[in-house]
Amino acid sequence: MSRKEEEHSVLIEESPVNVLLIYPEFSDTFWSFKYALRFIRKRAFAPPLGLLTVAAMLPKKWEKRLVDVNVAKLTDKDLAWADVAFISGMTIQRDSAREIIARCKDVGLKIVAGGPMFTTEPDAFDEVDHLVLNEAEITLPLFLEDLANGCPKRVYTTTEFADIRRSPMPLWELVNMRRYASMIIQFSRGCPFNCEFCSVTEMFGHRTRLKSTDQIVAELDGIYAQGWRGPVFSGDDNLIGSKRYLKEELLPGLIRWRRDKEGVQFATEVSINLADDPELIQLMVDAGFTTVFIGIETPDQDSLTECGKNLNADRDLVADVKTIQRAGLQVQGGFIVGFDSDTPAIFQRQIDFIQRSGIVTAMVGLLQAIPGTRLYERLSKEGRLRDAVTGDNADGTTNVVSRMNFETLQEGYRRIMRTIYSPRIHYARIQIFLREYKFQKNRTHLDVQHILAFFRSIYHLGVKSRGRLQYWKLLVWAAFRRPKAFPLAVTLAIYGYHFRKSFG
Ligand code: B12
Ligand code: SF4
Repeated sequence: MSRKEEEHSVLIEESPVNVLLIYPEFSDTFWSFKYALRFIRKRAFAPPLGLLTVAAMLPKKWEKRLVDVNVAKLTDKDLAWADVAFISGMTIQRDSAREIIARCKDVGLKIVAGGPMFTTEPDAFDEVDHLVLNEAEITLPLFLEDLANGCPKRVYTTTEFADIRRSPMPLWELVNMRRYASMIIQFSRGCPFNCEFCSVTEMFGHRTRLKSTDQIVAELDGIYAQGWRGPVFSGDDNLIGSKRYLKEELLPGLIRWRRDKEGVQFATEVSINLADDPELIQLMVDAGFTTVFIGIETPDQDSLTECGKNLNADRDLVADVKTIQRAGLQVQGGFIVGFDSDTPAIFQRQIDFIQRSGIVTAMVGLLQAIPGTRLYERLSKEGRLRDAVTGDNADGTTNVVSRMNFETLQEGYRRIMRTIYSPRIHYARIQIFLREYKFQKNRTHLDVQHILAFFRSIYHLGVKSRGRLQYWKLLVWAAFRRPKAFPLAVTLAIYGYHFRKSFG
């Protein structure tokens, strides 16, 4: 290192650099839960874990502030305070990210960007000074080193996957927890399967990488010490990719951790083969899991084979879902229409499947080809791609030139959404689910906002909305037949309100 570089390095370590970490706004989507969150006076689902993790990797002496535009305004004062802006985001946050980048540029702020959107479309952001892509555990230290040496490059990227047992504890202290409905941590990254449309494995690999139990316990202690009581979502691609580790290490560790804690429950993403392992389900329930999101995709065997979702093929998927519900986990599901093998009969089959399975929260999307996936490669070779992906797989748009007539596909898609979230069908599905669901004691953390949410639901769903009769029928049924699950019935009714509003 030259003397000049050494001086620069000391400057980076010693001088107080003010870093503004900015998370752009989500548009109004299925997962934004915008209309549901208003009932509990929360502004967003969860804080941006990527930025909190990045913040923990920056030099200790640097001052850090987080502005999540979903819960707070980005003010001129914030921008004036900052020496540099660190921006993250998913593709769905693109418009807001562009506005933020323009504002930073207007006041002459240097911009460092990373996270899923910048990693998948790095060429779309010429104004960004430094693109620190892929997993920051690998690329950020390289950027910081070059910065300290006075020679930071524009793009940092890697094809390696990080050892997440060495990821630092996210800087929870930057977050105002009261504004969020859930906290978020991450137990693992990666998924062993190989579905053709999936971008997860492109980004995070086929090997499940898990954090150590001590590391997770320390992260949970951090959240708990800051006063959080309530749901904690774990941002896993497929938590059960390494069942042995879960059974022998992580889940027993969580069970021990929760013994003297109150009000913390977990949700995560898993694959359907969870249904094959009653011991694993029971351990998850004992460890405080209440909800699992599962990519069901389609009840059509040919479409499952076509997209390489072989683990879902040749199974009784409804029975699998019910096995998991009966053991005490709520199943949320992802569904896709628009596969080459789909015929117009698929729309009614999806509706029937979703209803019979009692999957109350069903995220249905048109097949989209995300850059980097096997599907994207195939369709590109076949000349069947158009437009860019919006980043929202449930907005009824697609960049795929479908085999089915496109108007038929779009109309069929809209029919599914209109039907499954119509008050009559949606409230009936809540009952189908609650009949199966084994309610676990001490699972719900109710605070005053939840009680107020109940009264707000009476006004919005029981007085103002169409479907009020079904709402009252559900409440009366739940009060007498499933009294312990009554708050859950109200929550699910509110979700339906959100889905109806967000799909117009
Ligand atoms: C949790 C999660 C959610 C949560 C959101 C939580 C929140 N804070 O709002 C929920 C369930 C709401 C959600 C919803 C959606 N999600 Co989501 N989600 C995830 C998941 C499983 C984990 C995200 C996470 O916290 N990871 C942990 C942190 C540590 O990782 P990270 O954010 O990637 O950050 C790392 C790097 O990217 C980098 N980094 C991140 N930011 C920055 C910034 C800088 C400056 C730098 C240098 C580095 C850097 O460093 C970090 C450490 O390595 C990921 C998959 C995954 N494994 O990451 C998908 C993922 C982010 N979601 C995705 C998508 C598409 C969606 C949805 C559109 C629909 C869907 N298919 O699920 C919706 C949209 C959201 C909305 N509100 O409408 C995609 C995004 C793809 C893309 N290119 O945008 C992902 C990658 C999954 C996938 N491949 O399909 N999601
Ligand atoms: S099981 Fe889910 S996460 Fe795994 S490859 Fe398939 S779609 Fe992706």
